[in-house]
Amino acid sequence: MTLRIDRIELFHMSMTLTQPFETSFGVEHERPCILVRLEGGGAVGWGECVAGSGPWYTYETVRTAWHVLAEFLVPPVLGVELDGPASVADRLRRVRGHPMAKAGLEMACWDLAANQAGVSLAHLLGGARERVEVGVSIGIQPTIDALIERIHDFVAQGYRRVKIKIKPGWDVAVTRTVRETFPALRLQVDANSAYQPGDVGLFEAIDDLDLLLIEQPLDHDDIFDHAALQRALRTPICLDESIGSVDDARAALELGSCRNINIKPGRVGGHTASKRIHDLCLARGIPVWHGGMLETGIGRAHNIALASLPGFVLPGDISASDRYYHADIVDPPFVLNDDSTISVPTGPGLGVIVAEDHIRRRALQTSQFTP
Ligand code: OSB
Ligand code: MG
Repeated sequence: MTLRIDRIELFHMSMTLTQPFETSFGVEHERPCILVRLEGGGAVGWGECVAGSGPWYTYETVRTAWHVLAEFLVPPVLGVELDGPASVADRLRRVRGHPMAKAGLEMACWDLAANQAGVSLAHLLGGARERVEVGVSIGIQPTIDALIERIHDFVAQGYRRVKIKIKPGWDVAVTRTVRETFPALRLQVDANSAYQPGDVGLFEAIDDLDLLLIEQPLDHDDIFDHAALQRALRTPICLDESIGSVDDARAALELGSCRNINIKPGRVGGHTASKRIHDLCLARGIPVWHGGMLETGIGRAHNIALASLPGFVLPGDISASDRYYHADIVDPPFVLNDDSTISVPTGPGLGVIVAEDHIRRRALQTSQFTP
C-alpha cells in the first residue's frame, strides 16, 4: 500500500476540561493539543499530538512539538511516495526523540491509509475486539472525602476500574481508605515518578490492598531501580514514563522491572512502535493496557482502535468523552457501555466525524504545508 500526502495542516487547540486534573506534577484546567490533518489520494487523515503545556510528564511541550513538526517532521513525508503507514515511523527516525510530535503525524498517516482503503483503523491495525474494557483515571483531590465522592460518581456511571493518582503525602492513607470503602473495586495507583528507591516501605504498606498494579513509582527515565522494587512487592509494577520504545520494554522485561506495561502511542512515537511493544508483550505473556493523555475525541478514537488488539487485556485509561470535555470534537462522542466498555467504531478510518469547522474556528494557531 503506497501513500502520498499532498497537504498537511496543524491546529493548536486548547480544550477546557470538565474537571481540573491534578497529578504529582501539577494541576491542569485546560488541555492544549496539536491536531494534524492530512490530505492524500482523495482522502483525509487526522492525528493528535498529546504534548502538554509544560515539560512535566515528559520533556516535550505543545510548542516544542509544533517546532519539530513544522521544521523537521513534515518535510520528509510531504509529497513523497511512502511505503504505507507502517513505514512512516522509520522515515521520521532521523529526528532523535520527540515521540509525541512524531506520533501526531504518524497516527494521522494510519487514519489516512485506513480511509483510502475504506476500512476501519482498528481493522488496519490488527484489532480483534468490538468493545474495549475501560476505566477512569482520577486526579488528586482536595480531600479524601472528595475523592471517595468522585469514585462513587464514576462507579454509578458504570466504570468498573478506577485509577487514583498518588504523590508523597497523598498515598498510603488515601489508598487504604479507598480500598476499605470499595472492597471489590478494580483499583490501581499511579505515582507519575514521584518516589525514590528508598521509599520501598511505603509501597510495602499498600502491597496488601489487592491493587491491580502500581504505575510508574520511580524516576521517569529509570528502568534499573524499578527491578529491585518489583522484587520487594507482590503487586505488579507497571511502567508508563520509562517505556519510550520497544527496546526499553525489552530491557524492563529482561531486568524484571515491571510485570505489565502501559502503552500510549504518543509516548513511543505512534501506532507502529505501539504495535511492536504490544507484540513483544503478547509473545512473552505480559499483559498490556492502553494509557491516556486526556485526549480529544480524535486521540481517543486512535486509542480505542489500538486497544482493540488482542494483547490489551487490562482495562484502559480511555473514558467516555463527557469525562473530559463538555463538547468533544467528534461525532458521535464516545460513550460508556453498561459493561464498562467503549465500542470500537466500525466505519472507515477513525469511524467518527471530526468537527472540522469547529476546529478551524477555535484553533489558536494554524499552519499549512504543501509540496
Ligand atoms: O500518567 O497516565 C498518566 C494524563 C496526563 C498525563 C499522564 C497521565 C494521565 C492520565 C490520564 O492518567 C488518563 C486519561 O486520559 O484518562
Ligand atoms: Mg501514568
